[in-house]
Amino acid sequence: MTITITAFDRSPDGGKGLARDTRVRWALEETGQPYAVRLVSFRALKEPAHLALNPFGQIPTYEEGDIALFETGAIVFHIAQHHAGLLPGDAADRARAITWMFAALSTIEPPILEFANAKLLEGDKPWTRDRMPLVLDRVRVRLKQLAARLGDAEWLDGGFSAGDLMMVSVLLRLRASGVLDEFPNLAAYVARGEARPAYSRAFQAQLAVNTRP
Ligand code: GTB
Repeated sequence: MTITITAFDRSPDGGKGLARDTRVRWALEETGQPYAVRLVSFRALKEPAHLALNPFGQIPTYEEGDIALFETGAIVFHIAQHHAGLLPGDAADRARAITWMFAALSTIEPPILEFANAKLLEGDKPWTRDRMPLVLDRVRVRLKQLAARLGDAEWLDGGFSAGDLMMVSVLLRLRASGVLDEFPNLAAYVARGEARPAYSRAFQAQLAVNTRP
């Protein structure tokens, strides 16, 4: 059955891979699943056809036969459950890998998004100068804890898993800020994720879309 995902017709990041279709593409590449992409304009995101797929009018979505999903956590989890390569076979190992997926989305991503939104949406507001250091410190608190857990390990819990895919995807949003470099083991961890051939294929695919004439 053909898998079809949606992505921005033109991502505001111009192809830096920060829009969330990249993490879904990456999961599909890691598991060797071919997929098609339907590109959606910002206007079309809020029209009934897309809202039927995602009530929040966002990308990415995932369609496969009679399944239609939204939310990257649910999509990556679905891919990982149905195809080998992203979750260990042992039940306890698998549960811990899934825990890291949730940790990435529920504990690490929120302060990073708060930081990104403070810059992007409120950067010109008078309160931003005072607020930004506080927002950034909340990011640092989580990065420090994550860095302590990762230590010298290659991945968060044994072999590379959907938990790492999600964590690296979430951390990548910090790259431009430089804050990741305050935690060398996390910067190296993200670099290891980016060095995976499957990530590279996913990145190149979104880049081709966002740099086409
Ligand atoms: N929780 C949802 C999920 O994980 O699937 C969040 C989905 C989401 O935020 N989608 C964004 C979207 O469709 C695109 S990825 N936004 C349009 C809208 O809400 O109207 C977020 C994103 C967008 C742009 C950049 N960038 O340019 O750097 C980075 C990340």
